[in-house]
Parts: sequence; structure tokens; C-alpha cells
Amino acid sequence: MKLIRQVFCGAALLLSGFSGADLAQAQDAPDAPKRRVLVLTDIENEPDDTQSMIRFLTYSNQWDVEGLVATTSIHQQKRVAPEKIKQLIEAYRKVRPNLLLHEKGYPEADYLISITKSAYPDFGLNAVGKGKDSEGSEWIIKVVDKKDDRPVWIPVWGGANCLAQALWKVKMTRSPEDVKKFVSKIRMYTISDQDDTGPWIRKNFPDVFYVGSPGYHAAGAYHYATWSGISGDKFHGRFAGANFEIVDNPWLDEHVRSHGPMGKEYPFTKFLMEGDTPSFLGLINNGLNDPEHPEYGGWGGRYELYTPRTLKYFYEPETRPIYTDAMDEVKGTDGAYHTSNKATLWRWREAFQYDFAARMDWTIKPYKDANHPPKAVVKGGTRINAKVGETVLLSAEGSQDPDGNALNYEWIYYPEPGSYNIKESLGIKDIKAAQTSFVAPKVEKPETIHIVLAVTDGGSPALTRYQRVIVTVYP
Ligand SMILES: [Ca+2]
Ligand SMILES: [Ca+2]
Repeated sequence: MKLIRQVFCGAALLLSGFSGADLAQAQDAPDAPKRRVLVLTDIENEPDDTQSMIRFLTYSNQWDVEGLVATTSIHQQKRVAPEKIKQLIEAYRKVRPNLLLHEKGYPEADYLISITKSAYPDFGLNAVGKGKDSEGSEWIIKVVDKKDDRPVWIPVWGGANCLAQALWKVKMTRSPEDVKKFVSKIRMYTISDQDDTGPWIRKNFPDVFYVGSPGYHAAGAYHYATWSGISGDKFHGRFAGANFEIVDNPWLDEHVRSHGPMGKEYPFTKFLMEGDTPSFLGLINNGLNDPEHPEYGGWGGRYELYTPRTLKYFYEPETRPIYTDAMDEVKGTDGAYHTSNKATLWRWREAFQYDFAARMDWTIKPYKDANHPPKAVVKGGTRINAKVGETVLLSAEGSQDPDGNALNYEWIYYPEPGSYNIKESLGIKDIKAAQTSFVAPKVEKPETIHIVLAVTDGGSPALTRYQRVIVTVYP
């Protein structure tokens, strides 16, 4: 074996262009600060926002949940339904003591009620401008203004007009410098355009960190959207290669609806299971997701920064880059390879569905009768520098499971996010071994290679946690 170099000192980090903050976030240390999250939802327009809110609440210990704002959308133009959010929080109140048997940090139900707010009950830009402030838009301003350097992640499950109003007001009342500061703290993800304010924000606030599959939702943009990879689209055929069974109603009956007070609130799917959930799947702290890098890919899909082409479903030509649809080539359950933006999301479907199923177990079962996720560890760190031809060691030694379950390992070469994105095998010796290696390939200039360690436990349902190794190969 040739010289092995695993470098993770400060100098090497500078060399490879990673800041300390990048590293901390990428490694998702258990004691890393929680992300701040504020949800905008057109809940009650159809059952799927309710489904998404139930999943969201089972993960509420992972984040500092800062707001739950009921909004309008194309599907529900003149009313908002905060009472529905509160109804779901009441179900959560009943199971919170049980959730706390499994993980700490679940917020008090009374706190969640206190941050449930209403947007102005009108459609799109009709609710933006003078006299259109609402408790929702004022709350967004207050949350972003908090003396807290962490960004505010804003998943948008319906129209974006409540956020647009907050931005409008800040722009009308503050100096350009203060507007810039305000905007710099926002990280938004929209489930396509469910009113005309997504395009308005993109045009008027070109600096906003924006992730999504733009296009007019009601005009059928969801045929193309990455987020539809969450559960396929039964009206347009099952997504070839994606596991449909685990997002279909019989599975949800068994693993979700049968589970106590929160399960009882989980409605039957009308169109698509949880079409809004991709907006926060990528914020779950699983070792894979790296929300500041949508181009890395994670449970919520993968998104690259570019100016989207103008489809007929757009309001007007797009003029600025956003993080939007990117393609992955993925081997499906049918054994064939599929290349699409939706595959960037459905490739993780088993993992995120089983994870949710376990959390629904947590709402009703004692610790010993439920499963808990393993901890994935990459020995020696997740940033490696190597020279062409060197053997790079990969070791998951130190990974463990809180239930004492046996662990299965997989080293997934993920070509798309790397600059060295050759699709052929990377030649990892044994992708299922806890310790393995590969030879750094030939490169002409420094190139990055993404390798995801997936550690899956032998519990039921099987749970997976990850670490992402980024190898920089130098000629
Ligand atoms: Ca929605
Ligand atoms: Ca376990």
C-alpha cells in the first residue's frame, strides 16, 4: 500500500477551501447549534399540508421552531387556517411526554401554539403593500431581527406572500444596508410557485437564498418539480424505479395512521403524499443533509445554482440564479438506472420513510420497543486530501447504535456533487465493508469527490444515518 494521507489540520482546510464553519456544519456534530425554522403553510387547502405538519412536529426537537404561519395559495385564496395547526399541536401535546422518552428537546405545546400566526387572507400580491401587514408578516420580521446570527430557514408550503410582505415592509422602512442584512439571514425553499410572490421575491430581492422548482404550481409545474419525487404522482404513473409502496395509503395506515393521537390526525392522501415535506427534509440532521449546500444533495433532493429557463408556466423570464432542479443518475428498485431531478429525492425514500415511521412509534411506544438511529462516524474526519495514485482509507470505525443493533455499512460514490463526476465506479474495494479503500484517480487539476457513508441499523424499521466524505484529489 502506498502512502496514505488523511489530512484534516487547519492548513489543509485552507488549502482545500473549506472554512471551519463549513466543516462543523458538514460533520453535523451532535452538539451543533439547532437550525432556526419558520414554516409558511396553506394548510387546509388539501390534506397534504396536514400530513407534512405531523411529520414536521415529530422532528421539532431537531430545530428551534420559530414560527408556524397559516397562509393562502392558489388553492385557498381568501382564507387562512391557523386553527388547523393548533389542532395538530393539541395532538402533539398528548404524545410529547412519550416522544421525550426517545429524544430530548421537544418543545412545549404551549410554546408552539404561541408561535402559530396568521397571514393576510388574500391571494398573492393582493396581500402585499401598504396596509397589508399581518401578525404573520410582523412575526417573520421579528424572528429574522432577533439578535441571533443563525439564518432562518423558511419552508414555503403554499403561497409566499406573507414573506413577501415582510420583505416589502423592511425595504420601505430601512436603509439599503439594513435591508441587505435582513435578506442575508433568510433561507427559503418554495414548493414551486403557488402564487405570484415567489417570482416577485426573486425579481425584487435577488440576493435571497432561494431553493425550489419554480413554475406555476396550478398550471402543472409539479410534473417537473423535484419535490414531486417525495411520493411520485399517481396521475402520471408511478415513478419508474421509485418505491411507491412505502408512500401509498396502505403503508401509511400501518405505520402512521394506526399510531395514537398524531396518527389519527394524519389524513388519507388525496393527490400526493406530503408534497410540501421536501422543503424541510433537507433540514433534518442526519449527517447527509448540508442545507447551506443544496448542490450536495440530501433527503430533500439536490439543487444547483443557475438561472432557470423560462417555461410557459413562469410569470415572466427569470433573471437571477436560484438553487433549482439538478439531475442524479440513480439505480431504481427495478434494477434500471434513471436520470432525473426527481431521482435526487426518491433515491432516499426508504430512509426518510422508515425514519418517520420510527418517530411515529416514538409517539406511542416505550424506548425498548422502538428503534433509534445509529450514529455514523468516519474515523479521521470527513475532509481528505490525496494525490493521484494514493490509496485513500475509508473507515467507519466508531459508528454505533443506541439500541445495540448490528450495523450495515455502505460507501456510496456520489458523482454528481463532486467536480470529479465521472459516472463509472470509483473502484472502492468493498462498498459494504466497515473499512475499505480506493485509489485516488488521475486528475489534471484539483478535483473533489463525494463519498457518502450510509450506516443502517438492524432494528425495525431499519434506520440510516450518514457522513459525507469529500476527498480532494491533487495532480
Ligand atoms: Ca401546501
Ligand atoms: Ca437502532
